[in-house]
Amino acid sequence: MKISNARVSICSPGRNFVTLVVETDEGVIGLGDATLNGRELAVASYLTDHVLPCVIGRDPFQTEDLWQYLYRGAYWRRGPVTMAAIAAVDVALWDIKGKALGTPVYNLLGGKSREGVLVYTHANGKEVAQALDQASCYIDEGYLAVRLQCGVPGLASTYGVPKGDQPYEPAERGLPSENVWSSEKYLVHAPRLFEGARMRFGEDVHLLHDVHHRLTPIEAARLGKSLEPYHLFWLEDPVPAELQSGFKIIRQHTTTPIAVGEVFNSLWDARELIQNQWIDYLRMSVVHGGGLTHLKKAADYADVYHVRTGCHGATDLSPITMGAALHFGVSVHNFGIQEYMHHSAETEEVFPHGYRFEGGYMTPGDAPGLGVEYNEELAKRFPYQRAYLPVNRKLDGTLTDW
Ligand code: EZ4
Ligand code: CO
Repeated sequence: MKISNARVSICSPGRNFVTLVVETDEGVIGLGDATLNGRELAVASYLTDHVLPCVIGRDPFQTEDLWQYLYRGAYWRRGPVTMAAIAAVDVALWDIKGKALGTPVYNLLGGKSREGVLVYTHANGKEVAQALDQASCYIDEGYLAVRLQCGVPGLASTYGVPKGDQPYEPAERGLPSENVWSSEKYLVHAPRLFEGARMRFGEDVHLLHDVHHRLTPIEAARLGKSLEPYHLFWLEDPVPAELQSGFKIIRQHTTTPIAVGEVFNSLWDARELIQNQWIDYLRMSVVHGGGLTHLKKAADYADVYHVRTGCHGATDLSPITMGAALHFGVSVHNFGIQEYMHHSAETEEVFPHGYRFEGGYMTPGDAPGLGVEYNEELAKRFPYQRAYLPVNRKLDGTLTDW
């Protein structure tokens, strides 16, 4: 079997997605996701102009060799654009291999280690009560784990909390909007959200929280300590992670479990964090983490140090990545949890899929390959629209670390 053709298709059914379609001479077609929120066209060009001409004519079964060829062969290694492009090719090839062999991708990754993948979803609100009301609805739907975020009194808008009644969507069309931030106000308020949650929901439901890299290590240590009575499943992205040893300070002070890695694109971004046991969950995603080939290696490395997986799963990952993450999640031994934000109805229509949610868990389905399809004709009705993640400033105007 040979790769006979490959093309990039960009659409915006509610938000932007970059999709790679790989065709073979035997008629088997594979899909990959190359979406990089706010920088979509850079990955599209990287694929179309530089990668795809090199993959035509190759054997799609050689996932390892082709990964190394695109990683080592480029000379310029790593980075979100490069690694999202490599991931798109890699995932499309796993999809092709599964379809060609007539088996779901999880069987190519070691087979099922579990029946379903524990997922958490997002509950947000301007006020504590609103966030808890939303969480209550999700718990009624069967969710066993919920991420809670709420507005901070005294701050006009907060990242992660929707402005209107629309569901929360990280990217906004047009130019980047700006949010304000105060670590002082946030540190006082955040524990109240979780105190309220434990009073209302009891001790069993898993609660998670995302700091979006806004704190310094010692501030994050204080937050972790103040949240200990509410025993979070994890505290995510407490500090920016370029300086990996920052996490050592957090670790010295608190038993709140720590998750990080949604912006990582290589195991090298997490090596010290894992090796020193400064984190509990690695949040690298299939699409931004170099595909299934690289993420499997990162997970296996993490397993040695008692670190479990907790893949990023916001709406900026297309259903193709969601499907890939579920095959990965049911198979990898040290799976922890998977993030699951609901896609819009338009997105679900453009990407029909066999994965589903039931009783707190998700399953990838048993279709050969990934079990996700792409309706390219329908996608054409939703052309790309420029969109960005918001920018955040402190009260005096200084840009935050993130
Ligand atoms: O900022 O998906 O855990 N989820 C998050 C998201 C991310 C966006 C980035 O594209 O932090 O809101
Ligand atoms: Co996050």
